Amino acid sequence: MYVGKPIKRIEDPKFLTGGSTYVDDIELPGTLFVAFLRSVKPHAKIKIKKNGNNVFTGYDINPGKDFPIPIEETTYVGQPLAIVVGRDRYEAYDLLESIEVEYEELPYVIDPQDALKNDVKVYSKKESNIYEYKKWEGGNIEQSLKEADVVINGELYNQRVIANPLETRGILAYFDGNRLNVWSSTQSAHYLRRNLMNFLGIDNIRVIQPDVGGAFGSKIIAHPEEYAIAKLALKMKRPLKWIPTRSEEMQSAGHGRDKRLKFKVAVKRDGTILGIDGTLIADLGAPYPDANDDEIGNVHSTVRMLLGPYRIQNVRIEEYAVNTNKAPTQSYRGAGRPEATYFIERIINIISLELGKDEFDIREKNLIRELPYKNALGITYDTGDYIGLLNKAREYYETLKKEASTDECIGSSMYVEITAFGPWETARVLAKSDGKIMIITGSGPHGQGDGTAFAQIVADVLEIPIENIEVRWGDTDIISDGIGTWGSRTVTIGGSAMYKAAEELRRRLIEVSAKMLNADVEEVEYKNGIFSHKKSSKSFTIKEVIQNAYSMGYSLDVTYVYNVTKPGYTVPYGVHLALVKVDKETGSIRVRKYIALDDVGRVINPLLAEGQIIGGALQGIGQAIYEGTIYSKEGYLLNSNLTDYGFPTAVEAPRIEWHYIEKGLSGHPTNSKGIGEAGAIASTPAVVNAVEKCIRKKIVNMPIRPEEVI
Ligand code: MCN
Ligand code: MO
Repeated sequence: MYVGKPIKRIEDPKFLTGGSTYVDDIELPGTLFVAFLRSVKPHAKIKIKKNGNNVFTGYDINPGKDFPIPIEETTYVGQPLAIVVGRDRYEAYDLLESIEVEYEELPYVIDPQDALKNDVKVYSKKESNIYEYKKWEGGNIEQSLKEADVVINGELYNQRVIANPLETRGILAYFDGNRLNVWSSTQSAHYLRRNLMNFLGIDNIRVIQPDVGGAFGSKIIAHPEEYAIAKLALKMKRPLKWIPTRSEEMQSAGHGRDKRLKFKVAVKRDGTILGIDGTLIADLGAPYPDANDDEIGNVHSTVRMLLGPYRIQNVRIEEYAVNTNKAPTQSYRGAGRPEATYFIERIINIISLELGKDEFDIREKNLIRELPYKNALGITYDTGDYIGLLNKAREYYETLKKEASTDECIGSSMYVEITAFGPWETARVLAKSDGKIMIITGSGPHGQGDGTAFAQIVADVLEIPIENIEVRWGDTDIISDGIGTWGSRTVTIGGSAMYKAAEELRRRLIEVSAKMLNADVEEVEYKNGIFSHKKSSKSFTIKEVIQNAYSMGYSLDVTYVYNVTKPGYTVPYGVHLALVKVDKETGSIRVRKYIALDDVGRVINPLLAEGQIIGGALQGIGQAIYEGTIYSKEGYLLNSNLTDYGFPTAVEAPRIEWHYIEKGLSGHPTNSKGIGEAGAIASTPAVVNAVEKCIRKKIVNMPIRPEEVI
């Protein structure tokens, strides 16, 4: 059995030996390089003068519309306005200087709280800056506020951060006279293909996702540059390549979070939470349909998961999702759930400090005891042992306490989240004539190691050595359709598709072997790659069966669509602990040790899952004490490079310890739930809670700055 074992990633040898291929490594003869002229004004009417025929604008890409490339009005600094094509990247960037843009400046609004007033319009063609207003209610909030012994008011800001994968976005597009071929650093080849088909109005498109150097949610949507280049490639019939600089990337892509909660929480003296009343303001940034649609889903996740793992019956959240003249926000690791967990777990800490009670006692008092449980905003929590996990975490907490010196505090957080979204995913499992099995997923892993997990799953079903499995993905030509890799869905939904496809292949192999053995199917015994007749001593190897199948009229090429019926998600949970050292003289904050305890159902590969927790926790630690965009009043992003944008490196990384239990199995064939985002969800509040305990002062903003600590 491979499932459950810490198998090393089969993806890695090529990465470790320089054998990987990213978009920028792909060279097609005659390739031209594309660069984008970007807006330097947060809001203005624009007129672009083109000198030369290598310059293109929104009029060439989307005549009559402002999306994806604006024709008349720019709405954020960094927005792509014009496109130049050069023989190489140097010429392309030089050519940018030949373009003249006339800006007629318009009033702009940077703070979403100002944008709500609608005094200044973010985009003149939109009636209101408010993209969505929604009132979410459950139970009776007024009653709970009346019954409370204490009502605590507060404000929490989950700031805007940037996903910043090591590899920026990038695209190479070539129309060969018949078909548009696109190589993109994307999270899903099929999803990008669908978007390009809609935009261009043509069907003959192949999208290839080569190796991708991380994405963290920022490469789900199709970005304006991708639409523009695809369109130009059709026109120019030459291969076009675009790779942004780090600063361009940071100005225009991968912004996430940016949500503020103003709350009132009704509590009893004993720590029982009666209700939460709040206003949520989410900054969507500038209007861009792909990003805004993506982010509004995340806003809903924030609201619906805001009650955490607690039996809070009464809730009212007024949600304002509002446009501003900043870069659009979009999914970033956790996508709405980090904000939810941040808000509720910060509230738990605030209650515990206010009432002088241990936060574990507050949690225990309010914890959901019976599963399944439907929360007051309609999310069903499926399986697990919340109290068992909480008690186990308490033991780690007590041990950490003994380890902590006087300038150190321990913060904790408990999360529930939603993962493994449907509605479906594909898998193709096929036997090749050399006896090996090729498996293809319709999703698009880009660093997680799902390929290894898929191979483990299929190797177990087919009872063959993992070495005999080849894993492929990321090409719309090799599997008919697919969804993609996000929402911590891949190993569970994609893996269940693999499981089912492999089962079907196994069934077919038995059928073929039965014919070869002159036996009924029931008379065949299959074990570890050998098909034998139960009654005679005759047997065949899997390779022999594969090599005979086609001539016998059998296809050993199975595509399976795994459809997820209600509710279409799974609910993992856990408790994370951060031991944080706070120096009140210098203001420095340092996470010294971090312990995570999770239940994500069956763990397919503990090494991969642990890697996800480590990476995610480090990103969440980054949000707590290092990261955050800084916009000037004039709408410029002041820290759009890795020197000025605080970023945890290996130096800042604490020791991260991971533990897991497997009580909350999902109903999927893999029995798993997702873990790809849990670290980023749980870590931020754990760290901030620790600092808050140390400095005994309510923290509203992140990253926590030294001046706050001194
Ligand atoms: N895993 C496991 N057992 C489980 C759950 C997961 O062994 N019960 C393993 C899987 O085999 C896989 C990894 O953990 O190797 C993550 O699986 P899963 O939870 O299904 O999440 P996805 O593969 O769908 O990954 C998406 C998730 C998201 S949404 C973001 S954002 C993110 C993340 O993964 N972006 C990443 N992790 C990332 N890691 C890297 N290196 N790069 C990114 O861009
Ligand atoms: Mo994601």
